[in-house]
Amino acid sequence: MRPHARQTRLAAPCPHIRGRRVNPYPPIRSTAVSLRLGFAPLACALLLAACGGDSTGSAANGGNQALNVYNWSDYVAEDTISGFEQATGIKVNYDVYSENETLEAKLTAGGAGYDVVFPSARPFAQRQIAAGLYMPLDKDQLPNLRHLDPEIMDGLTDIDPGNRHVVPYMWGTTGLGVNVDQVRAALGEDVPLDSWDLLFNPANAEKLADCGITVLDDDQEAFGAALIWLGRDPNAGAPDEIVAVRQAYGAIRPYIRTFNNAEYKDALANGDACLVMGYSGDIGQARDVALEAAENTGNPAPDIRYVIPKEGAIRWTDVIAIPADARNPDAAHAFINYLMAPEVIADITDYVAYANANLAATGLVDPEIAADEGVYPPEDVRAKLVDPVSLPEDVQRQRVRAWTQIKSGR
Ligand code: N2P
Repeated sequence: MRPHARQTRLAAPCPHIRGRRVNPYPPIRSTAVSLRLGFAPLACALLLAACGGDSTGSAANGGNQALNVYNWSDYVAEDTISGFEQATGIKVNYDVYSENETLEAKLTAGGAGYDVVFPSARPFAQRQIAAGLYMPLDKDQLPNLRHLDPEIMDGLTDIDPGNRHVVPYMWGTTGLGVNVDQVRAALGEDVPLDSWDLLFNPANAEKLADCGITVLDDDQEAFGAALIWLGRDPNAGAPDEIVAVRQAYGAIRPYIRTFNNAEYKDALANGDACLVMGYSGDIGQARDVALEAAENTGNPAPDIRYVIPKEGAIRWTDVIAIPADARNPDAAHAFINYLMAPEVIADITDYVAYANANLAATGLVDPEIAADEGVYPPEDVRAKLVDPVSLPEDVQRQRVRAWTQIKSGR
């Protein structure tokens, strides 16, 4: 297993990064310089030649304008941004978040200045599309759309008729990250590792408190997990669900160390947490960081595993969109098109351990990642995954309020 990259490695390349392959679109310094200086025709000619007419680049000329991209943390490969800059001459300002709510607050306030963003499809992109926060895509500028998986595209048409506003980026599941040795030391060698019981059974949580439990700060995921563990439909929005979920978390709240959506990866990797609720690829990343640290120090590598519990899990899809007030839509389209180039997105999947939505990229993904059932779950596991729906606003509000109270131990 090759160690993986964290966002920090964008600035500090690591020799052990997995999934490295020769960049099919090597730096075209003269193109970049030409575009910045405004020699667009020459630049475009060079660019098309370099890209073989397919398209990690496009004729979009960002001129001197920067492209402002706002993405989840640890969600591109080490060279994704530099590869785009070098292929197109468009300078990227890259900024990250770890909660959909942060993105939504900025979009709703307006004037955030982002050109490309990556919301989760449901309920976020769904209600953002409905609120008119995204501009319709110009599909003529997105020739790489043809590579996307029609099944995933179809699956989005209920929230985005005609796939007009968003394109799918990555999908994954929310399950458990386990430091096997620490968990077995606390709960016994024979403890089943494949159940939400590890977290929600208070007897387990109590024994794991010392080695560290973290839970996502994400009401949709937190409610989903608890309701699935309780054997209930996470999409029902039943009137008594708030009470049931509050009870479930109330019983384990004293044993949860932190609620967060990003720092838990390091905690799992460096032994500060032994059980985390987390996003699939993030846990793969933590495992790889731990392996890399072990290689560097000569210490034994911890056995860190991602588990999709047998009771089921939430499956989410993150999409790419252009805010309605984007100042650089041509460059935004060029960037989205670049991300849909099979070689580019396959590299990202290798790096972040999330499955992409690009059919043409399937054969390009590192075989080790393609065979990883935590990334591409087999059919019997997929059957137990639940896609979240957008719940009525009042249910959503109640969940948000209850979640705040749960976290603060009230
Ligand atoms: C990336 C997490 C993305 C998954 N670090 C959340 N939808």
